[in-house]
Amino acid sequence: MMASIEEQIREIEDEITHTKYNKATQGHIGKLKAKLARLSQESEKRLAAQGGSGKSYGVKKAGNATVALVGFPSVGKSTLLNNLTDAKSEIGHYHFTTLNVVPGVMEYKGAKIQILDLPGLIKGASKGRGRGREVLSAVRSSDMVLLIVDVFHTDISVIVRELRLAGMRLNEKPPDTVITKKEHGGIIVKSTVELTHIDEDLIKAIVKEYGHINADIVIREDITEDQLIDVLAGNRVYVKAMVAMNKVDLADEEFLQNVPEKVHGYHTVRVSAALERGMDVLRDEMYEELELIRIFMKPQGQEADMVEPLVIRKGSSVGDVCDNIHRNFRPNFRYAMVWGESGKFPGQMVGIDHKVIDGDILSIIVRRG
Ligand SMILES: Nc1nc2c(ncn2[C@@H]2O[C@H](COP(=O)(O)OP(=O)(O)OP(=O)(O)O)[C@@H](O)[C@H]2O)c(=O)[nH]1
Ligand SMILES: [Mg+2]
Repeated sequence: MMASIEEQIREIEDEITHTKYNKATQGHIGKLKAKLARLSQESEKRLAAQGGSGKSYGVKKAGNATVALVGFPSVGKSTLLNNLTDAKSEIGHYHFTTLNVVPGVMEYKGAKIQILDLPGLIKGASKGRGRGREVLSAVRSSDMVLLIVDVFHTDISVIVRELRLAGMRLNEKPPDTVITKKEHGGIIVKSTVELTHIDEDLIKAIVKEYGHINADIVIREDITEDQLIDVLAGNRVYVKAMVAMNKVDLADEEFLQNVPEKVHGYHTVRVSAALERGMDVLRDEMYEELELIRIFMKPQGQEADMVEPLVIRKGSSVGDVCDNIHRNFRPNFRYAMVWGESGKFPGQMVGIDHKVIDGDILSIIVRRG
């Protein structure tokens, strides 16, 4: 009898952990990983079809960016939310005080940043433990994960693993690799850089594992097999991450000196949510990390509004600004004029694809009617 998907997954996981990784086994492990990723996706789909994972908290996105507070139970997520925002989330000295998503808004430098307080995450969350799936799906749709740790328990490898299993890639960029399906011609691999982690045979094997027989693979950076699998899986989300190390009031100087500067390699800010210490630094670094920029709009023939900027993601174009103002702006766009760092000279005329920079003043001219 065929083993169930879950059994197959377990067997492959076992084999991967028990195979020594070296040049000789690399290809085999690569194929196993691809198979594992594909089976997990299959298993997810079935669960979703049974209605097992379709549930979500259904929080409405608001503001210019969304930050999810993620951590083990009782680390102080709710206490922190209440300090950073206008929200009032219940605080308790027992685990799982918070059972729902509690949203709050932090206003900073003209930006409205939505912060989501969530139930604590535990091992097995991605498999559904402790309402884990619902929590993770709320985290997936955020722009940044603020990992909260207790100063005495800074090991978050379990949580990082759960986020990874749920398809989140923290502080990673989407791999610069494009896969295009074709009608015939087999699998053709083209890379513009030297590949040091995977060779052509392995790439082809992994791509085949995903059921492609004819496809062009264009690779423009030195990717790993995991990154190739991410591209094939297609449902990964790339989210920013940083750490707030909480309850530092409970530790003495000597202890604090020996605490690692960075937790799990992430930029870390030390705070005491209960005593409201470190809140200004945290707010500032969250804002910086989110890479938001301010654009001052200048209606044609009038003064620019220097009081209420439009807040948008770094790297945005004039077109993105249009989309933020009104849905009719893009279709009726004629041209824009820019004063500021992104322009070659004050009042330069620019098109819809022009990239804006923090502090730019922008006039957008649209067709009437
Ligand atoms: N000493 C100290 N205690 C804190 C601090 N922050 C939170 N606490 C306490 O830690 C306990 C848990 O705080 P919560 O904010 O409810 O923690 P949580 O992470 O939201 O917990 P769950 O919702 O159960 O996951 C409460 O008793 C808080 O008063 C802090 O900075 N210092
Ligand atoms: Mg809570």
